[in-house]
Amino acid sequence: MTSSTDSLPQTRHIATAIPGPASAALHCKREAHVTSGFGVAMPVFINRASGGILEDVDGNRIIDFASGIAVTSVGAVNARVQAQVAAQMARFTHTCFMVTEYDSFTQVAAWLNAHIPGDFEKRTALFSTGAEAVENAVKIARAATGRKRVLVFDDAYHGRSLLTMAMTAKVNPYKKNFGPFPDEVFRAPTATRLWARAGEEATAATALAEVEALLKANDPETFAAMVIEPIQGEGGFLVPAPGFLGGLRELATKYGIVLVMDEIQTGMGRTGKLFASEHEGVAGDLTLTAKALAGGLPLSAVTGRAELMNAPHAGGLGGTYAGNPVACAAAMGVFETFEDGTLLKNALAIEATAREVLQPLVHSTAIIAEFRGRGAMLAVEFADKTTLEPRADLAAQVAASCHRQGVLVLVCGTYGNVIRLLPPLVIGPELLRDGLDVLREAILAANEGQSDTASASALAVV
Ligand code: PLZ
Repeated sequence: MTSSTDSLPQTRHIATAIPGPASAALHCKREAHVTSGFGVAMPVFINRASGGILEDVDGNRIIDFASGIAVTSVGAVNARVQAQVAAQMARFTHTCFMVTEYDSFTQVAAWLNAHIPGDFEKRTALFSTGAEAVENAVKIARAATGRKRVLVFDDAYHGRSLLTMAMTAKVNPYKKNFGPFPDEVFRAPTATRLWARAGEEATAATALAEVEALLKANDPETFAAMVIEPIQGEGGFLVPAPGFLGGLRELATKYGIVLVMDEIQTGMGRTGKLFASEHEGVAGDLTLTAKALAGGLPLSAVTGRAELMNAPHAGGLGGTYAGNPVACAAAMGVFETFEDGTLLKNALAIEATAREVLQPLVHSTAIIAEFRGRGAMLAVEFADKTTLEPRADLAAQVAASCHRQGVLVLVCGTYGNVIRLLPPLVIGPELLRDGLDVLREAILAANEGQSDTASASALAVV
C-alpha cells in the first residue's frame, strides 16, 4: 500500500535552528489567539509526519519519540487507517450512535471483547477521550455495585476532567487552582521504585499490605472500584514490582471491588503485548483503552464483564460523539495493522536497541538512577545516584538539548525527572538508533557538566 507521505525521508534533518523562523512566527500568532493554558513540549509546527519523522514548517525532520503521547503507534500516516477513514468519510461522518446505529461501532466492540484480557463474556462501550473512559468506568462500577468509593494510587494519572483530576495524583500542573474535586476518592501506595527514596524496598507484599490496611480502615465494602495503570505513565513510567497487580486482583475479588485496568497509555501493543496487564497475567474486570486505539482519531473504550457493563440503565451511558463512525473506521485500520504481529515484535526490538544504548548509562554516569519500562514504553530517570534526589533540572536540560538537535522526547514523572520514549512502533531501526545516540550524547554531556560543577565547587572550597 502507498500513501501520500511515503516520500518523507526517514532521516533526521536540521534545516534551521529549532524552532525555526516559520515555527516562531506561527507560535507568535498562536499566542494572540489561543489560551495560554495549554503548554507545549517543543514549540515547532508540524507540516507532515510519517514513520518516525515529524517534518516541521521550516523543513526540519524531527525524530518522533512521542507519538503524540502514545497515540500514533501505527504511524501518523498509516495506509490502512487512511483507507478505512476515507471510505467512511465518503459514506457519512456522524449519526450519533444513540440516534441511529452503524455496524462499525459493534465491530470495534467485538474486536476489543475478543482481545482484551479476561476469560469471561464481555461488552464494550465506546467514547471519545481517555478521561471519558475513566469517568464511565466509575459510573458503571457504581451502578453495578451500589457503592460509591474509588481507590486510586500514588503517582496515578487518569485525566483532566473533574473526577479524573481527583483521581490523578500530581497537583502541578494538573489540579492546581481547579478544585474542589469530587470526594470519595482514596489514594493508596503502589509497589514502585519511588519507595527506594525512603530507603525501603518496593515489594508487592509491603505495598499490598498498605493497600489492604487502607481498605479495611475505610470499610472495603464501600469501594465500587480500584483503578490502576499496569505501568504508570505520566507518573514516571513506573513498572510495579512483580505480583503487585496480581495482589490487587485478589484484593478486588476478596472485597467485591471492580478492578479497573487503565490501559489508555500502555495498551494497543505499546509494551510488546497488546495489553500491558498480559505481562502479569492479570485481567481487570473493566479495561480502558484510548490513545493508540484509533491511530490518532479520538476514540476510547470501556470493555469488561458483561454483567457489569450491562448494569447501567438503558440511556445511562452515551455522548454525542461516543464511538464516532470515522474514529471507529480508523480503529478498524489499526486492528488490521496489528493482525500479523509485526508491530508487537517491533516494540520488543525497540526495547532491545534502547536497552543496549541507554542501560550502560546507569553505571557510567552519576545522574541516571534507572532505565526502565517495557517494549516501546521506556524511560530514563534523572536523580542523584547516592541520595536518589530527583533531578528535574537535568531531565529538562537533556530534553532541551535533544529538541535542539531534532529529537522529540517528553519529560514525565511526579518529580518531573524522567525522560520517556514512546516512538511509533513503525520507526525504522536506523532512525531509532540515531535518536537514541543523540539522547545518549546529551546525557553524557549533562553528566560531564555535573562533574565540572562538582570539581569547580571542590576547587572553590580549596
Ligand atoms: N489514563 C493512563 O495516560 C492520558 C495526558 C497528557 P485523555 N495521558 C496523557 C496531558 O497532559 O493531558 C491518559 C493516560 C492514562 C487516562 C488518560 C487521559 O486520556 O485522552 O487525555 O483524556
